[in-house]
Amino acid sequence: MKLQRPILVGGLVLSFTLWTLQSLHHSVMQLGEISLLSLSIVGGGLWLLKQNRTKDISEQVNWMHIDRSTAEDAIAKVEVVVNQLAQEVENHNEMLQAISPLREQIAHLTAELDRQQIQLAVTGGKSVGKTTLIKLLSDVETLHATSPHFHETSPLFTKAGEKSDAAILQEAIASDFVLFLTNGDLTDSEFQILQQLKAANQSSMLVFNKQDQYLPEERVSVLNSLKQRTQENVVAIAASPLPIKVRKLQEDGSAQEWLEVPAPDIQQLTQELDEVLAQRGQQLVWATTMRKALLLKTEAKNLLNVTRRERAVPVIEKYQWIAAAAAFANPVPALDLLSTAAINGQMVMDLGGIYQQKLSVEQAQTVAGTMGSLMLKLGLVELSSQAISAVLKSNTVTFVAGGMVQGVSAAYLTRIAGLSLIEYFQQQEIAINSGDGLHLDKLKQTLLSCFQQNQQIGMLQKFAQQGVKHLLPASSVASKATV
Ligand SMILES: Nc1nc2c(ncn2[C@@H]2O[C@H](COP(=O)(O)OP(=O)(O)OP(=O)(O)O)[C@@H](O)[C@H]2O)c(=O)[nH]1
Ligand SMILES: [Mg+2]
Repeated sequence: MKLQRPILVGGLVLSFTLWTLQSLHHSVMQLGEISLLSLSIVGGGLWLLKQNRTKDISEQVNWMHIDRSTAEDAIAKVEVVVNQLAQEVENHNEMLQAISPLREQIAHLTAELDRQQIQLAVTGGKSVGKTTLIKLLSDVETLHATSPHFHETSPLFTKAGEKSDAAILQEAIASDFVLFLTNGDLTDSEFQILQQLKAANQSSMLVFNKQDQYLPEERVSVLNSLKQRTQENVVAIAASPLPIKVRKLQEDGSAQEWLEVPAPDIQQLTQELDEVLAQRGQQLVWATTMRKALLLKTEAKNLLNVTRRERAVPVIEKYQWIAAAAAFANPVPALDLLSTAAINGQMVMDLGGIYQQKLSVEQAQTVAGTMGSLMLKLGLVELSSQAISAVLKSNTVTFVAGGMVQGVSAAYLTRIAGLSLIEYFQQQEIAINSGDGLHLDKLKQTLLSCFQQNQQIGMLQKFAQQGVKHLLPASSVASKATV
């Protein structure tokens, strides 16, 4: 049969790209585990990066202007997931125990919507002036109108500290607003934390403290550099300036010198903070509630996915051996037939059922057909059967009659298709009426990454052995293995 080369090449390139990405995370020692398939592929490409990813709802939210109903909607969505979880884990004691804490947290979130006091986190590296600033701000009269609560986090970047930076970041994200203190140009670690706050949709203000330690012209250049680097407004302060020497010439010509402690300079900060609290205070509280709701939803969805996966894997295994037996008994030489044999519409239905994706029989058939042709077009069918025949040849089962490669390949492809579907369904929003419309691009992406994850030689070998055992009566494997 004729393979469509350009598309096959595309698949190979992607496969290689995925491998490159993955191997970056592997130590050199583990390279041996990376599939020979990937290693044999030459190429590269960046089109993986070009794929537009379907956006999560968190990205569609305008975080600068959140209203109460947006936050309420987010809480309602958590409730949908938790209710679904409660329904599905009825007979699962361990999981059932997770339900009531989740419900308590939902109730807590609802109460949070009306919270009046604004929580401000003051964070930054060691000794940047957090305590000093909080003390000063607590005495500022204008801020009393909104009576915010200031919370000093543990210092960041203190490797030996009792709290990790990640934990401190979580603390900051749990607050409504963050004052991030620095004493000069940003270090890379400081920059990264600021980026992470932004990525978490946490409102913050960068505060340049101890500006008294710089000469006036240096102050300006540090401030400009901070503004440029962050593309945000930056406020310069001196929470506790060092004493300065004052010199006064006496009438008799002698000079008198003494040290004078300048007053703290935080006026610009208090002004801007006043504005933030007065104008955006309520929104900040809603945004915090929203962030917490999204986190809670993820937690609940993960639990739901764990329980569903427990039910889904045996289903895949069942169809995998059905496909293996069929292809073994009736081996077809053509790859396209192999790909059609591998993905059963009924498996799609069954898996869809577990993930509450309402699919009609026709839809399930279409999905199965689409996946089969995708696997073929992407070259996965060819790659798999080549790899499996190589694995089988290098094992004790070289002599096995024709049909074995097809049988094991069909099982393998079924497994990949099933795992991809699970992955794909998991990423779907948990909603009442999901399952209308399949995102082909996303499915394709999932298929490729699942294939990538499951093609390591060690895994493939184990799988092939399992397949052989399934397809041949135990006695014949045992006796021939000793030849
Ligand atoms: N020169 C100068 N020193 C300051 C300024 N603000 C604070 N300091 C000094 O910096 C030191 C650390 O201040 P803290 O407020 O304890 O800093 P911190 O961030 O709370 O420190 P840790 O909690 O230990 O991380 C103290 O000696 C302060 O007096 C400032 O504007 N200028
Ligand atoms: Mg402190």
